[in-house]
Amino acid sequence: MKLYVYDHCPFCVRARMPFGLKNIPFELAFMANDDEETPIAMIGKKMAPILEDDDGHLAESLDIVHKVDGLSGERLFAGTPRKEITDWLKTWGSTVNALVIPRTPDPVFPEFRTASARAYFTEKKEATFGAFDGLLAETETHKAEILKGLGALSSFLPDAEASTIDDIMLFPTLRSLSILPDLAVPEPVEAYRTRMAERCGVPLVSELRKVA
Ligand SMILES: N[C@@H](CCC(=O)N[C@@H](CS)C(=O)NCC(=O)O)C(=O)O
Repeated sequence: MKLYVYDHCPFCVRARMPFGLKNIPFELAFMANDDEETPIAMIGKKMAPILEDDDGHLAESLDIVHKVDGLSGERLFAGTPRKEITDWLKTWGSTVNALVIPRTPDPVFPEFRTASARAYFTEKKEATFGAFDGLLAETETHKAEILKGLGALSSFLPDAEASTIDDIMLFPTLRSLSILPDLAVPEPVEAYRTRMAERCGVPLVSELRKVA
């Protein structure tokens, strides 16, 4: 089984998680962000994650989670996430994006090793989110906001030793926020994301920087 991803992509992190949490062997392939040909050849559009197996190609992160979950042991990720988790993600999503998106085209991620891949991402995302310079200039405001959100999250975090659909929904966003090296993440949230990163085999961005 081969999973095609972008390392920065939270939907791709979702799809990687069940492999790690259930100890299922797989091959991880990082596509360049400006490589349109590879995903289009597999699923007819430029989108990741993509699972390639004997059945063909499967897109959509939650469909991949569902399929991989069915491969080994009892199902862990069926059911619906807790409302506190989905509400939290809805409430804080735009603040997370304002902080994460303008920092994302970084060569620490394999998909952004070339200047053309970084330019591709920047052009596409600036059309949606606005100029990165402007977003970066607002950093302190967005940081103060997200710290309120992370403070609130501390009181209803999932158990980092369990494996549920709550983790599949929440961890990718907390991992994305690890692109900010100096965000004073509350201790319970830091402990949760550090442990979940170990258990699912998706290193935090801070860890990627140590080996880059
Ligand atoms: N609903 C899809 C969303 C996947 C998605 O939006 N992937 C983004 C990367 S984060 C993508 O491939 N966008 C096209 C691009 O990067 O050019 C899923 O859950 O898998």
